[in-house]
Amino acid sequence: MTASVSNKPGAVQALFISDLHLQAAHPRTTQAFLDFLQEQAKRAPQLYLLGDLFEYWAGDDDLETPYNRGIAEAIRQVSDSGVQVFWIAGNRDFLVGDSFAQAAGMTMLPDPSVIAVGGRRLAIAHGDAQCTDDLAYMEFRAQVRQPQWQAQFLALPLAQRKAIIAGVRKESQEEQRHKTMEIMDVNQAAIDALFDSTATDTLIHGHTHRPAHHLSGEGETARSRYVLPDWEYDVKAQRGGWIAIDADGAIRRFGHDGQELA
Ligand SMILES: [Mn+2]
Repeated sequence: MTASVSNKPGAVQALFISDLHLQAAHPRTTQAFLDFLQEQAKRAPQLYLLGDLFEYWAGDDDLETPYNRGIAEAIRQVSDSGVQVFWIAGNRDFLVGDSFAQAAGMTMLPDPSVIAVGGRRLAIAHGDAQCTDDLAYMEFRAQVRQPQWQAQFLALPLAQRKAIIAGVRKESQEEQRHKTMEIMDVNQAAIDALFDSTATDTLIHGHTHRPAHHLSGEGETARSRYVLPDWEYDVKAQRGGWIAIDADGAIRRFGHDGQELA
């Protein structure tokens, strides 16, 4: 009897997390992520990191910072144990490159991607590209996603890049105070376009920090959009959690305490 656990109906096939915003200044959130890797991720055949794992990423040469190296090595331990680890960049860590991917033992995927898990075909994305009502952000995104812009930026000294990022983050926090909740959520037409272009009826994304399961349509036209939570364990009202897809295709949501959500 050597049947693999992952082939049993109901056994976890893949785990999805996003928006951990890992940073040395948030030790409890960091520890929650390390615990998740040990206690949950190592038991699943696949782990999908759907963006904004880091609060920011200034370039792969920042792997020399012990904190960053420690995170890469913790992910590496999971992939070395036989778990396939996949990565979709977020708006804060889109500068993660091949060196980090190699150090962490993970495979980088384009945004969006279509994957097959538990007999399902579904789309995965970070979610920022669907926030099309935020015109200023979409303009910024188009600029910083250009290979030429990235090459020029990465040619700057690391300390200078960090200073620029700190400035952009401060500016963005200031702007967000004046943006409505609607503007900072995904746009329904952009979500529909994503479903259409990928020919999928299920989507998992993060970015908006509004964990939910949105169902639309009925029968053959039914569409399911799952939104991942952000992680924050360094405050009183802790947030976090993940989504699991079982080998039989069941999609389940879990909260910051590891309890399954109804
Ligand atoms: Mn994001």
